Amino acid sequence: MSNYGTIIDQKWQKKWEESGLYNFDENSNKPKLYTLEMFSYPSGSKLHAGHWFNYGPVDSWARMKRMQGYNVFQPMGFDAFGLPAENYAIKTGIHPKDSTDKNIETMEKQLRAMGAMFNWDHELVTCKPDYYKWTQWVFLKLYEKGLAYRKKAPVNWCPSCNTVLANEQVVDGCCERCDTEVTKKDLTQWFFKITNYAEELLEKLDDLDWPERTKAMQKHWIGKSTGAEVNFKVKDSSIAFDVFTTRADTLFGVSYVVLAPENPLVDELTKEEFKEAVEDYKAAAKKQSEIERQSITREKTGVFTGSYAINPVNGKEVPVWVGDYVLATYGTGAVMAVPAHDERDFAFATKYNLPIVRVIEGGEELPYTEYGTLVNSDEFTGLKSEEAKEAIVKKLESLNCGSGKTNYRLRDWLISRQRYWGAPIPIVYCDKCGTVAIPEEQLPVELPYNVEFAPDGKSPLAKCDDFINTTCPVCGGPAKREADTLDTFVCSSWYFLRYVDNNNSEKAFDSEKVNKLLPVDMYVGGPEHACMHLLYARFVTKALRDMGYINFDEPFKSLKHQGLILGPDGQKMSKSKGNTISPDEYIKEFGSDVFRMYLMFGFAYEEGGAWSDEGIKAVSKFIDRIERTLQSAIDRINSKEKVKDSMDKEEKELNYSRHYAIKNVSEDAEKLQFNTAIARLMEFNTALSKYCSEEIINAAFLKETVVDFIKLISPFAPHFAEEQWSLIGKDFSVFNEQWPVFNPAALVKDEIEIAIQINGKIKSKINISSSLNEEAIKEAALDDEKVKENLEGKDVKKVIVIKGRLVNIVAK
Ligand code: ANZ
Ligand code: ZN
Repeated sequence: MSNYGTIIDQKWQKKWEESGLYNFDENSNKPKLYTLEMFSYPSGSKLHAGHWFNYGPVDSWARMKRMQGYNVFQPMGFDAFGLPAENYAIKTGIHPKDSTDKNIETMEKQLRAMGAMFNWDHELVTCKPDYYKWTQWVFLKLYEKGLAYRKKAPVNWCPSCNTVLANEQVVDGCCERCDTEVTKKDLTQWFFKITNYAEELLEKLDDLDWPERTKAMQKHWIGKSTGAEVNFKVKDSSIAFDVFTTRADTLFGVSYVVLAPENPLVDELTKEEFKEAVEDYKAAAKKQSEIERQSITREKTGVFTGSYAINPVNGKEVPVWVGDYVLATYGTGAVMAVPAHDERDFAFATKYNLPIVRVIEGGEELPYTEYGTLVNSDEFTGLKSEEAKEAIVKKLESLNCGSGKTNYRLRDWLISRQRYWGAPIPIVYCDKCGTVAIPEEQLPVELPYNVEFAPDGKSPLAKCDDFINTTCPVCGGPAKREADTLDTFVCSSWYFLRYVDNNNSEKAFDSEKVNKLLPVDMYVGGPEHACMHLLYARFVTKALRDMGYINFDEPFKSLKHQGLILGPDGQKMSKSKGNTISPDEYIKEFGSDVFRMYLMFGFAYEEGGAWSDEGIKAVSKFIDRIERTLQSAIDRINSKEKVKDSMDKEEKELNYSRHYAIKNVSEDAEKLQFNTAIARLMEFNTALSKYCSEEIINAAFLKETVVDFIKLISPFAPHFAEEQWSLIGKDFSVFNEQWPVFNPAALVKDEIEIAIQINGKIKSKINISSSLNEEAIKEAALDDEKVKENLEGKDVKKVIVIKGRLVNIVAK
């Protein structure tokens, strides 16, 4: 039946579509269930095994939920803007719109061939004007609220190509195109003020049913740090600056302070004779990435400015240095250095011969970085670190020289890209009116099609005069459009809202509809999105909530990450390694149900693993076996011979298997543990097949059992099950049926099999009622024919009963 799969696939896909079986009914009074898989990124031209592993099993989960009475909403779309299409255009001359449209067409066909319950009438494509019009609207709303702003920020810059580079285009610190060393250049760019929401983004993580690892990553990324700001005045100057510290208890151990090379105070504080060294140092720092600068193993370097700062608690004068281990973008861009109690400061002080003063007792060697009791700290000596922090901050407050302060590692979200293939930022610059937002009724700002893709590294939009030159919406005078486009993560930060109301041409979405259907109940996608997409979507949700457009706090209530499917060699699939799995070929050979079921049976869903052709063949054989079982069951049900009405031992046994499968398949699939769920189906099939070969059968009972079996397998092999459902004469569709519920009484075995040993060797097995007491079991064992035979001529010394399992007879 090798092409059984594809024929059956097409037959039922057609029927599902024509009947509108999966159409979403927004007025249904069933409980809603918004199931969402991260949408497809059509940068590659085809759907790969990874997409399939994300979408197929989750669709099976959603099908079960549908049968359990939920009104399932499961949309699908395309995250269609982005750099790969633009790079492809530069290389081949094929316009990003054309290549993207083509890829989407192919992928959509493949997605449809999966036979998932996608609500295609809710489809969205982020690069289409009817979608990005509203992405621009989201930008405008954030801008109105002061949550979008412009400031200078460094970008990767290739001095030879004279262009901005994306991080992916920087290879080992050099330009991917010309191999010139990449530098940093400050450009004015757009940001979203995600930091306004840092505390809520952190706090609300606790309420989410997300993988702990993902929550921990977001927590770390947000990086809350509680400490103090301390004000240092510069000696013989009117300048003062703050440092951020988490260890105010070590304030008496400060032996110097360090400014980040980018700190604007550096120039003011550098004395004439140190200017040259400081300038050289600043230039060198520009070439380092923040990651390199934070590396613990890297040698700490710095230069002296010639200035001194005054420690506010003891009046001590300490030298002001510049050092690249201090980041300009964190805290105040300045630190107080306490070499006795901080690793980095210790390394720096040792290298430059700066004093090291112990102020915390404990440990034999320095640096000692733990908490302890204060020494050498005037009136605070003798306090424990925790108490001392509070006391010292109080003192600083009374001196007007500092206060408690909380910092976050989270930075504002840089949203402008010097690229073509993205949503244009709806802003113009007018000489008279300044920065002007495009009025909502003039959206979308359309991305022009006719632009030039040249490998000169310049953004096609910046070179497109027709696009750039416009009129100011306020004064009507000449103005220039923003040439940057929005980061694609902006498109995906709100798509789950648009799905609900994707055809709305008046609004981004109808609030009432969205409030009814969200938050998403189950969101499934790759773990690589832990810190970007999943955080941005939470931020945009909270911002829109605060503006009154939606009434919920979090977009994704439950989140799961599927594992990674590797090539047969156990390596990550890649075209260059030639180890990719093409779903289409397998589907042609085995049908989509076998492909889907192999993915679910062959791997733990959240772990993934290496592809195996043997594995998929085994699943194909399993489906064949089920088909044979069902065929023989149908034959037996239809035959009028050798039938009975009673529920005897055989019926009870099969009924046990049936309810055992119902219970475990439901519980395992609920937790996305599909592999064990399918193993239970295999056992059920074995029991059913065994029963079908009984001499006499109970036809009514067998029919009931077959009905449950087909229902149980239907989420995992939807086309196959639909076919079998019709073969047993049932009405279309099995997916309108109720999911079976297990009967606890059927799982109490009233007859059990126990083994009988004589002197430790098994001699017989008997079936007894599970309610027998020990005496009665002994009696039954001694009464067994085989046992009697074996005991002939022997004296029974002892009979030991192990309840529910075994009787051991000791005889001589
Ligand atoms: C004095 C001190 C003494 C510190 C001591 C630590 C130990 P987290 O926990 O990550 O917030 N720091 C502050 N701003 C910095 C910057 N822009 N670049 C690099 N380092 C910076 O770390 C806060 C600690 O990191 C601060 O506390 C400061 O050093 C340093 F025994 O101040 B500490
Ligand atoms: Zn104007």
